[in-house]
Amino acid sequence: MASPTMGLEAISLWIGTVGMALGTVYFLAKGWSVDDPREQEYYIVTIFIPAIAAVSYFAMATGYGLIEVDVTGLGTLDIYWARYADWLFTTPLLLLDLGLLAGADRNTIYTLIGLDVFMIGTGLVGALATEGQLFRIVWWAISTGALIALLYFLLGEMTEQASKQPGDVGALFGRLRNLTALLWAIYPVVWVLGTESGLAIIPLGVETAAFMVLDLAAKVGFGFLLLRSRSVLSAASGHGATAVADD
Ligand SMILES: *C/C=C(C)/C=C/C=C(C)/C=C/C1=C(C)CCCC1(C)C
Repeated sequence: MASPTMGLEAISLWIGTVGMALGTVYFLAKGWSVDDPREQEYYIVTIFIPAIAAVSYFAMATGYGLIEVDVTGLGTLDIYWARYADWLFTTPLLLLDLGLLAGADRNTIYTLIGLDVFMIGTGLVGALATEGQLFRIVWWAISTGALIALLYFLLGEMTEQASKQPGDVGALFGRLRNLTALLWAIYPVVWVLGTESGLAIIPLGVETAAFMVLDLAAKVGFGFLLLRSRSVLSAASGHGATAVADD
């Protein structure tokens, strides 16, 4: 059975495990005394994000989350499938947080989450594809297309809906949206320059470290910025509420 190579690869996975676990405990402790139901909603969504990532990192660090894939023309690649299992659940939760903050309607939230699941799913197919490098890069391109569409709706429709929220809520949404758009755009770059595409311009150890830093910033960093703004969270009207009130 495959296991992470000692060195940067293993160290990154253990830092990821501990960092996500600490993030989970911190958000849990902070949320324990919150009794405003609106604010609780953000805690419920946000606590599961590092919690899911912590078990995924643990699975990768211990070798369970890693498989070897034989690719025509490229030989055997080490693939961390557990990343995709993590991202499949955590990225929709991150978008749900943004949607709640924006007071976005359900259709906008569903559109973004649909594109997101499509993006992670096709990324996973690309990571597991055995038919050769070209096919893997085609799946990457399909997934990246979904990311571009997602960012279009995040920066367009959802941002427009957020602009109707009270001032502080809109400002917090803007900060978290910018952080998300910036960090998420780096993932496909690391993937295509890394080992999954077969280009391996970035070796697996550096790639693992890069994903770990991105994951910690996009999950724990994101949650930290979101949850420290108590007054903002209780003022945010939540999904659909604005639309319902306007009807
Ligand atoms: C906490 C984890 C986060 C925020 C993960 C985000 C992941 C992405 C935005 C991944 C995107 C990818 C593509 C756009 C192309 C194919 C490969 C992926 C899955 C790395």
